Amino acid sequence: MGLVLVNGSKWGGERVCVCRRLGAYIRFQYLFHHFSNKRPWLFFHRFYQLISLPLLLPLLTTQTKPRTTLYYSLLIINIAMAIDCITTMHPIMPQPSNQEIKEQDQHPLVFDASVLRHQLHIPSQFIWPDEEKACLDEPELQIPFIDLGGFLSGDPLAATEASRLVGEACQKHGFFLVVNHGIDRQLISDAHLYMDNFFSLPLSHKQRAQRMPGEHCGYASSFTARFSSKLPWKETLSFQYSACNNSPTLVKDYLCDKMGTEFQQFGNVYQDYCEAMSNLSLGIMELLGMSLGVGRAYFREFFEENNSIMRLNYYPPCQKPDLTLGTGPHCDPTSLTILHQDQVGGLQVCVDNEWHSIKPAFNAFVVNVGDTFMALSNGRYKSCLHRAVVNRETTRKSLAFFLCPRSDKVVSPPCELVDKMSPRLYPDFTWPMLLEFTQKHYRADMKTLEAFTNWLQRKSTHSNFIT
Ligand SMILES: O=C(O)CCC(=O)C(=O)O
Repeated sequence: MGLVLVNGSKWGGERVCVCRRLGAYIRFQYLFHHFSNKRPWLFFHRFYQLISLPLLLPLLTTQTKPRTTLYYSLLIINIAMAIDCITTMHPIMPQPSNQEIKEQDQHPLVFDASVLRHQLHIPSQFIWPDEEKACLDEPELQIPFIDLGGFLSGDPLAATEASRLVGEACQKHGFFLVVNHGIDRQLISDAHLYMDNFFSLPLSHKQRAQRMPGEHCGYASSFTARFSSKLPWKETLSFQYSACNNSPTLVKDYLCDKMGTEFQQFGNVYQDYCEAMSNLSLGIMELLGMSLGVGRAYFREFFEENNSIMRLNYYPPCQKPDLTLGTGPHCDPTSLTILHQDQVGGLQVCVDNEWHSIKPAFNAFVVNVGDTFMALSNGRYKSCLHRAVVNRETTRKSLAFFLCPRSDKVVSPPCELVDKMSPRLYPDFTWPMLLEFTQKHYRADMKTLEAFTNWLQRKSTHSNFIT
């Protein structure tokens, strides 16, 4: 009844209309603020509101018709900004106070990507020393792709040419790019897709596969449990692969065991992916054997029953990408790495003491020599120094397969590679010894092999002294 009376008068109708519009506008602004609060472009948002509100208010509070284009434009921009905030669903990210920053720096931190990706102040543990900081856009390295098509289909001339190119690259910097490698495109896409699924799970779910101190398999967020400085801005999931006949489902079983039976398909994808990587690396071992003059079969047989490691690298955006690194500069302690990076870019390799970025190409794998193969080749082939940078806007992913020998294989160069002119550079060792060194005693960097060699020599002197 009251409503009819108010509506009955000209003034009353106008007031209700104005109040409704103002009410809607205030509710809308509240929601907008709620969802956009503390986002990086908040300054723009505040500035916009500052100027839009005085312009909108008179228009909202009058019945002037027709409404101006300005009114509609401002309203549409406002709505669009709100929709963007709501649909992207960024949680509210308050920036820490100075006190909180101090506390964060004192307590062991948890790398929760969903939180850290928005923080303008990154914890000091992620800030790398100036001399190791990276330039985000190093010049691209211009190197040709090595086409494996002819070699894989059995063409001997193509094999000779591919081995020549591989040998040249390994002597120079220890890394090359291969195309026509025979790996199914769908398998590569699936491997990336399932990575997205895994890493977008809540932290507590990912932690079902938590990597334990001293272990090299499992989910690790930035290795926070192991190190307290120069932390990499990334999350990883690593697992063991075995090419031995008695372990055909090792990857799948591990992932299902840690994550639950609903991860069956996830496990299948990475089981297949590892198998494909193992086969490809055995092919590359043939080329490496040819190029080193020890025959096509030598290294293939050495790695036939490899006990390798697969690692999924997930690099969330970082608001201070120039202060940190996704992966610090290092040489892989393993034998050979086959890496597939997504289209974002971030991998950098060091060639002749200069850093270069490696442009992503979906159809190419990045292959690099690691410390174990450097030792096997008696130092003829270089373990490649590389790192990965992060960026402000986009998550980056890479899939790294690290070929490693079966645990009882002795890493010792073939006699063809040792002579008076090229004496032995490294002592004999097994892969588990080097793995233990990097897990318990030394953080892999560009000098791992040198440090490991010294450590082995000190150990053997010490044990000789005791006996
Ligand atoms: O993500 C990359 O491009 C490099 C990864 C890497 O170097 C590693 O996992 O050891």
